[in-house]
Amino acid sequence: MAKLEVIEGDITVLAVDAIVNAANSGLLGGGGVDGAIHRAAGPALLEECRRVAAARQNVPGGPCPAGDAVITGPGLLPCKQVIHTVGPVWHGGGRGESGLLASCYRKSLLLAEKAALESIAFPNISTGVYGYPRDKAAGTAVTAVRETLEQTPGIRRVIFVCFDRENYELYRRILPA
Ligand code: AR6
Repeated sequence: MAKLEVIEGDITVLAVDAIVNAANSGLLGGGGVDGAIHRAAGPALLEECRRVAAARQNVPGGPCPAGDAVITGPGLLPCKQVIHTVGPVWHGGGRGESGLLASCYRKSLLLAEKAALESIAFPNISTGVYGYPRDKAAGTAVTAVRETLEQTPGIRRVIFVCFDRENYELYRRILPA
């Protein structure tokens, strides 16, 4: 079984096999962690995202609908690949948000497994601009990861990267050191 870790910090500096981006369905960058990843990765990442988005123009709700994920190279980042997933916008919880958020974590891990990646770092998807309550998101994220790891034997290390103290403390409560 893979090791689940929690750290507080900036996901862009991690030299893991994959970092996950909390993108939007257009896949062409934005604010928050998406902006930080594109700034650090440089134009090669945006160029690749453009190609991926163009190839997915016909995907309903796309290029990458909420709950889905795609994989690219890292540009100038120290990781080996970037997995871009799109979290749900929080509308109060009655619009399938938890299933979509769980799907982000599940599909990201499945993509990593398929690409033979062993370590993967996640930001706290949807808990910024998209307004998902942090405590609910943390519980859904950890449950979805634990469930999916049963189908991804190649993944040895999952890191939850918390950018703010509140998320860090929430994850620490769920996953004590
Ligand atoms: N490293 C790790 N986590 C970070 C970093 C960083 N460098 N910067 C921010 N976070 P958000 P969302 C945390 O808003 O809610 C974008 O514009 C942040 O503290 O980045 O899924 C996209 O293009 C928060 O806990 O993503 C979409 O349009 C978490 O990352 C939209 O925002 C997610 O916050 C997606 O919204």
